[in-house]
Amino acid sequence: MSESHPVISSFRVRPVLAPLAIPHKTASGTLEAAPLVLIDITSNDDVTGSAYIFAYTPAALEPLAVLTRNIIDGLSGQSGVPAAANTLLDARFRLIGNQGLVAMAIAGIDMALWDAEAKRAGKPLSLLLGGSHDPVRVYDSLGQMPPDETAREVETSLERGFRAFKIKAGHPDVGVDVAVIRAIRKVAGPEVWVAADFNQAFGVDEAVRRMKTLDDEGLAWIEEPVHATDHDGHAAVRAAIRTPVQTGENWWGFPDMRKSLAAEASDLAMPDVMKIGGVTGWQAAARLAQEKSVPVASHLFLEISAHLLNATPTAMILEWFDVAGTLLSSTPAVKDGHTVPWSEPGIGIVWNENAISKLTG
Ligand code: SMN
Ligand code: MG
Repeated sequence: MSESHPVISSFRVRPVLAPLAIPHKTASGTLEAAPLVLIDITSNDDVTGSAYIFAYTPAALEPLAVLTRNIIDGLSGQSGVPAAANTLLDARFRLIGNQGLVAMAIAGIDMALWDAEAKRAGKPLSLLLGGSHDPVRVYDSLGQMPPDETAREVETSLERGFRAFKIKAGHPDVGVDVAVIRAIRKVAGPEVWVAADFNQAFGVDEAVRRMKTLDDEGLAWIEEPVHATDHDGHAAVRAAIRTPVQTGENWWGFPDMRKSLAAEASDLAMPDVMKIGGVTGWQAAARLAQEKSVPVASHLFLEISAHLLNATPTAMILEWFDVAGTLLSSTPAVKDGHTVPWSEPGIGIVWNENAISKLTG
């Protein structure tokens, strides 16, 4: 086989429960640690591509790892070119459907294969995708905390280089959400970029009622005010308020994005690289966003998202929610509210084996 036709020859899949600096509270549950599946896929040219996927709950961690292993095992001896692998997997999993754990595993494989492609090309992923390699605007994604605690977090965050913030709103009393937003402005300045995430916690009426209270707070967006699959509900909230509505982290692939935008459910888009279908799925999402002039933010997966936003014509901002940093040999730096993707070939997923072995035993 020539260099341009790598064939998958071996792989390694490891489930890890990565510690978080602080538990991340949302209106729909608290994330205590990050359940991650670490993927390495090697081809017969000795190039290894690496990526991780996020299982959301420890209950899904082992099943996701087993499924990922089984799927990659079935690719052994097959082409390691992302488009070829995707075509094969699309056919193989047509009957079960490309959603849920299957979609997550396939997206992780796609990301790892793209990492290998970028390494082969000797380029950072952003350049391989035809994008630039510029600093990307970033916001720090904060958990749900009382106003004083949020203010302290923001102070530390400002020192670390962040200039924009997202809170997990949906305190039982909406007045506390207002107080949190004002506490951030007090510490970071009255014009500071602030967004609020409701994490699907409310029905349309309750979401609108809460948003009437928050509508004058100058939020950059209100995220998932109602259930993620309720496109009409999102459209109803959107029609009733002035603050932009943001959804997308729960779009399963490009078809969900198309339906959501067709229903006018969202002013903005925040595809999650895993749920949208890896790099390949993201590229389709970025094209649709460009066609519809919809600004694009990322969700989790900060390392690869810094590349992807550089290759997204309507890129807006990157979510900084560091779930994997403790397992990597380096994390992108943050300076003056921006981050720059990894400059060497690939995505920049280089495992800190020492840290991982402490977790896997
Ligand atoms: C979120 C998603 C997944 C885990 C924790 C928090 C949240 C976000 O919706 O947008 O960061
Ligand atoms: Mg969210």
